[in-house]
Amino acid sequence: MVSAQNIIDPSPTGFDVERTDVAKGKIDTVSYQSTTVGVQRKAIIYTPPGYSKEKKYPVLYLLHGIGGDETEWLKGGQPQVILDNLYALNKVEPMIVVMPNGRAMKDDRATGNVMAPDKVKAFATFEQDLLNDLIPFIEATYAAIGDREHRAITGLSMGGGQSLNFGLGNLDKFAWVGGFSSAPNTRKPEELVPDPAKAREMLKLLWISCGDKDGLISFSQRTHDYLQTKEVPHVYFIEPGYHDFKVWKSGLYRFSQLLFK
Ligand code: FER
Repeated sequence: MVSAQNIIDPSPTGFDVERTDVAKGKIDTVSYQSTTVGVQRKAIIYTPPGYSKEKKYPVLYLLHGIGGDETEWLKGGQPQVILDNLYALNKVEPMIVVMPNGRAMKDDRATGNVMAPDKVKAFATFEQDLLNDLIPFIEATYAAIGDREHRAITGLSMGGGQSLNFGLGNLDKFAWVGGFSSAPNTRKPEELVPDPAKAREMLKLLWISCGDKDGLISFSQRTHDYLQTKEVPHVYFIEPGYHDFKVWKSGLYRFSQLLFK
């Protein structure tokens, strides 16, 4: 239970800089049939260095923001660099990272007015696509462990709100839940966690982080305040910063090291 925060060291210099002397994971783009949307949809998958079908891996679902798509994390955050570096230091459990397109509609590109109501609604519809289409596809296609204790979800901004909504709304599916700079799509705390005792019992990790100068910080703050009142263990991590990849990369760096341990 984190009720007050000490000053925390910044992420170490170079954590997000590609190294030539470390083993590299692999990045694939896959297509899966979405019964929810009625089309083939894309996702980007990062498998860890040494990935082998002989083994079985936990899975992290990593979601993008309102202006992005399945490529946003790769382009802006290079999670493969952060994780390759952590693997080299033996600081992270081998896992499959799935970067889907969280805008579950036929035209799911981040073009035009990304705030248009139909596009915003598609971020909520993604819950069905994720649970009924993408997760079954991943677990049939990759060497994934298919239970709640080996499934994590987090994301940035709109994807942070999705992760908190879908993760906390489906505790039978996810034991590890995070949100980085979560957006106004985040459900109100009492809807997000209507049964604090159940959340307390089922969650392995609940992570909420944000930059201290982010205009959306109230959505993280109110969630933290509620969780604290209801005594639901969680990490509330505020660092100097705005609404950008500096904060989100740091979030991934820290969150990933806590997973599946
Ligand atoms: C809003 C402000 C910001 C909103 C969404 C966002 C749906 C999302 C921001 C992001 O994903 O970066 O009012 O409403």
